[in-house]
Amino acid sequence: MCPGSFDPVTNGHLDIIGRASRLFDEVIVGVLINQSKTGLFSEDERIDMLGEVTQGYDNVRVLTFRGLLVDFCRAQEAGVVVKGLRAVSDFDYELQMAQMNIGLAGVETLFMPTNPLYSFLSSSLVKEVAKWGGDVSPHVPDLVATRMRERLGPPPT
Ligand code: COD
Repeated sequence: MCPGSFDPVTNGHLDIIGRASRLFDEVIVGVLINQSKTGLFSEDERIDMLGEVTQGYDNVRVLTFRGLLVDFCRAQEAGVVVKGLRAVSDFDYELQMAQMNIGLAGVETLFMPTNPLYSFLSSSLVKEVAKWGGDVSPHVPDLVATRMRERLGPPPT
């Protein structure tokens, strides 16, 4: 299980998904639907982009979930959550979640060190840069860069 918000998917996410697809027979990309948080892209748009950019992986499926990740893992019979670790700052919270998830349902978490090319990348940073007209094309798949330009329009003056 590779869970996240994916608003939008970045090259950092894709790197983790691709590496997980080489380690496991089947990979589910779980898109959290958070009704109290409006994203830049709707759930359908995020799923559509993730579907397109993971097309090359035969063993990857994209699904949405609400509520607890462990309940979704149980429903999908997924025993391992795969998370990318970018920096020490990710570690504290990820460790808490991993320990909570194993306690709640015996779901293991596997941490993968980020590819150094993407260690500074996050969806929020990419959105911030794109909002002010910066070039995000090295950091997201081409399709995502195009959809972000369409969605955000010209930078505010
Ligand atoms: N390099 C490597 N990995 C990366 C990078 C990068 N540049 N960017 C992101 N990642 C990986 C990380 O593993 C990250 O966790 C994951 O991709 C998803 O990133 P985001 O930003 O799209 O998603 P988040 O951080 O908003 O997602 C958090 C979850 C949805 C996984 C989490 O909140 C959750 O499990 N929620 C469900 C509710 C729940 O069960 N809560 C209790 C937890 S104990």
